[in-house]
Amino acid sequence: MKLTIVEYPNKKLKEKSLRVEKFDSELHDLLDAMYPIMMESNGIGLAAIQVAHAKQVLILNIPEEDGEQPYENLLEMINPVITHKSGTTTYQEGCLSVPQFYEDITRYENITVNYQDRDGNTKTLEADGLLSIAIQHEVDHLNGILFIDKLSYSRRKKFEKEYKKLQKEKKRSS
Ligand code: Y12
Ligand code: CO
Repeated sequence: MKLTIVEYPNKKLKEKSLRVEKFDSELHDLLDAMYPIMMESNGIGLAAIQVAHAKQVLILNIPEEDGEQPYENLLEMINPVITHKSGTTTYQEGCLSVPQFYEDITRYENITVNYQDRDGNTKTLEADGLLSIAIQHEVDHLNGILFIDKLSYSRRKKFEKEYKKLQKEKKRSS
């Protein structure tokens, strides 16, 4: 399965993803194809909608202290639902669908998430720190929400201007 990352302002990113009902080889092929594209792009999280599949599927591989991202640390979440949220934390976020842009975003510090694994088994995970932030960022993607949607009006306007300029430069040099 050949996948490419959908970039803002593509409207696909605004789509709400659908619940996964079948835990079959089609789902496994999608998950298996998402992993290399995330790693090749130096990502730590990727939602299926970012590769144009509107399914409630996300993957995460949070770097260890030495920056390594061993395959064993890969987390696959299907149909995730955040059931508990508390505290707040601010982190400079980036997104593979919004290249070259990073911004401080405030989210919940602690969360509990219910999800299914690739075989449909139900799981519960309590998360804090970077994992909690990454899960919230990716679950937002499943609802058509990007981290730039959380910016203030003036910061968003500044972003749009800077992003358009970057896109023009990219086009010129390609
Ligand atoms: C904290 C904040 C955000 C997340 C969501 C997952 N985000 C990413 O995985 C972002 C990756 C990313 C990688 C980039 O590539 C390099 O750094 C080489 C990048 O750079 C460019 O676009 C030039 C931007 C974003 C999880 C946790
Ligand atoms: Co993202």
